[in-house]
Amino acid sequence: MPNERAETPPIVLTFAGSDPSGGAGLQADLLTLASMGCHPLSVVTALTVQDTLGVASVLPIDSEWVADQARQLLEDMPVDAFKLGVLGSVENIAAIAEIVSDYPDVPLILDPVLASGRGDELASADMTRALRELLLPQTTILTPNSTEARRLADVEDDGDTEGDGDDAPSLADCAARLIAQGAEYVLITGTHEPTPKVVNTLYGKDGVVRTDTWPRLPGSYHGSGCTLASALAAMLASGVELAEAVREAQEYTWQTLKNAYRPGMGQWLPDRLFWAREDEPATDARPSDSAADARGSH
Ligand code: PXL
Repeated sequence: MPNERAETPPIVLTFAGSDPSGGAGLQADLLTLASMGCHPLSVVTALTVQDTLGVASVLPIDSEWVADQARQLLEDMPVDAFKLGVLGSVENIAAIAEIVSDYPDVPLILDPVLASGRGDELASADMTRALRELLLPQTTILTPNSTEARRLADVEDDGDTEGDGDDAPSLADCAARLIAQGAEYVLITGTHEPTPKVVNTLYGKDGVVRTDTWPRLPGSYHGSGCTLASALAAMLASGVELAEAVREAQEYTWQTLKNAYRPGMGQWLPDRLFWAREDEPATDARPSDSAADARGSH
């Protein structure tokens, strides 16, 4: 078959936990990557039991299975970007860190999912430490929300006694620490901050690279962080320059949230395929949503 490779879209490999609700995790990544014109490869790191109201349980996949899934794909296909979300266990983090270290030129987007937007814990303290030590040094761009940035940058649980809470570091300080740990860029999202608009800031080794401000949308969303990180992976896999990719990924994510729908009794889900439903414009009138309103989005 002539020209076979020329027709293959950019390939992104996501390491993610399954979210059967289709809101976040692996399913969010697949929808986003396909919607943005990429071919998604997926390695399942964990299964969850959940709906749009919350996570009931998490089952990490055996790390040998995680490594086997990835190695077999990587032997077969060239990958243009790695995207990492929920990883499930310290053993999985170690296995994935070893695998991606064989591909130092492939951009790595790390979404450090420590808890769901509704507060369900998705990473232990040991996993947070493993992320910091094994994966940050290999990360092209880290995409924490402000809560995750503060938790990841915190040095207290390393037994460090200095700076014990009374003098909380700014988000810029957190970003600087995360960059000192080895991440090349850090995009901190501001959804959880008490500001009238959402301010997202991209930091590099010399400080702020860009700041984008977005109208705060009403309601609470499940899967917005996964959507943003996957959109960024799609852009970088397509060869878009990093600061521009960050802008485009936010624009796409904001549109998915503006067009979100609420299929169940809990949070709103981003519509990753909003552009394919152009004859159904988003309604601005959303019923206020008591079950989900009090919760943050992720
Ligand atoms: O939203 C982050 C996230 C990622 N991956 C999985 C999840 C969640 C949140 O619930 O369940 C599997």
